[in-house]
Amino acid sequence: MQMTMRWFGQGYDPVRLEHIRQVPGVTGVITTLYGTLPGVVWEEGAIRAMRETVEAAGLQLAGIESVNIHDAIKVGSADRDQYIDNYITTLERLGKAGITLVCYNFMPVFDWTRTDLAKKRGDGSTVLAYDQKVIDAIDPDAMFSSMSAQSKGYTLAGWEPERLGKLKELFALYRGVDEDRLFENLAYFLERIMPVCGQYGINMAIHPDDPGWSVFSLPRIIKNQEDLLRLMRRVDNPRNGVTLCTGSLGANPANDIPGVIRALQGRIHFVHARNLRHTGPGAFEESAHLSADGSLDMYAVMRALYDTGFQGPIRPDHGRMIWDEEAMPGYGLFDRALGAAYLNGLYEAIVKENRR
Ligand code: DNO
Repeated sequence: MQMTMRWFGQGYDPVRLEHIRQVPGVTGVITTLYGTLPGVVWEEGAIRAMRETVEAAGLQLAGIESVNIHDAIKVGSADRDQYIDNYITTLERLGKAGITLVCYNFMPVFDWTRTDLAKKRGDGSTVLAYDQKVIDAIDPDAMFSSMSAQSKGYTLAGWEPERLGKLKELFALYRGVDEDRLFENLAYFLERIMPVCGQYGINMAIHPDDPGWSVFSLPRIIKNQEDLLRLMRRVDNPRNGVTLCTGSLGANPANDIPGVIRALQGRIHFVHARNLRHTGPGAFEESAHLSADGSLDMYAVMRALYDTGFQGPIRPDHGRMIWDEEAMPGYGLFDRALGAAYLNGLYEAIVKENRR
């Protein structure tokens, strides 16, 4: 597997590529054209420049997170084919630039959701946290404003301010879109893009819903092993794969992550590795990557990846904010670097034990 880190791009991410390069074992970054809105075709020049910037720092561009999906595709409106054509053109251009991994999600209206972006822990670090009770007590506008207010001036992935003004419109768009409809729209999209993925060897890696249950009564279709396998079977092409996100799936204690990894053998194209601590029903706070600091067994996760022959990019996901770092919530360099070192250590031990 290849250890990577997420980087949001020049002008967006206060973390520098030169510093990412100094994290032992990290050879690539996962990035995106951060300012691009869903539905827009990516410019060839911008793709080239993004790649050159990463390579000039001595790193490989290991994949894109995300090429976001326009709501017309998710709700299946009359103009969806035009947006799918745009997506295909973007994929073609990425393929021509030698980029073969694309992470995306199919969550309606909201991408990942948290109720606290800087919850203080006993050791003085801060973490992202979620409590369903808080969500149940507010409306979506308040949720959006609260995320923006806590973002320290950064634009959070999936929470572009352009969307705030359109929330009511967006909710109206999804009226009548139930889980089956959403699933069929996802399958339709994937079937249309599979030929271009085949042509350029692009692996599509769907990110699970985060958290993996319905938020504001919106449909959610990628919550657990059953959902993931249903999608793999429905569009049974090896290019149709998964971003195994331990934290998103792990928010629900019923999800057995090593079991999910084994069930999805061969279809996991990308891994987000992080830990979290369950703090009550529908509530969790993120933690350090160390197994003992959270509720997930990160050794068992790495072991399942090893056993199933996972070869793709993995990245330490959200870290705590530590050592007075100022960075995008969840994406400071320091704790993610500790996470990468820890995951690399677990992996080295597993590889060597198994060579004996
Ligand atoms: C948040 C991320 C998500 C993820 C997208 C993938 O930190 O995990 O924004 O990148 O859902 O499309």
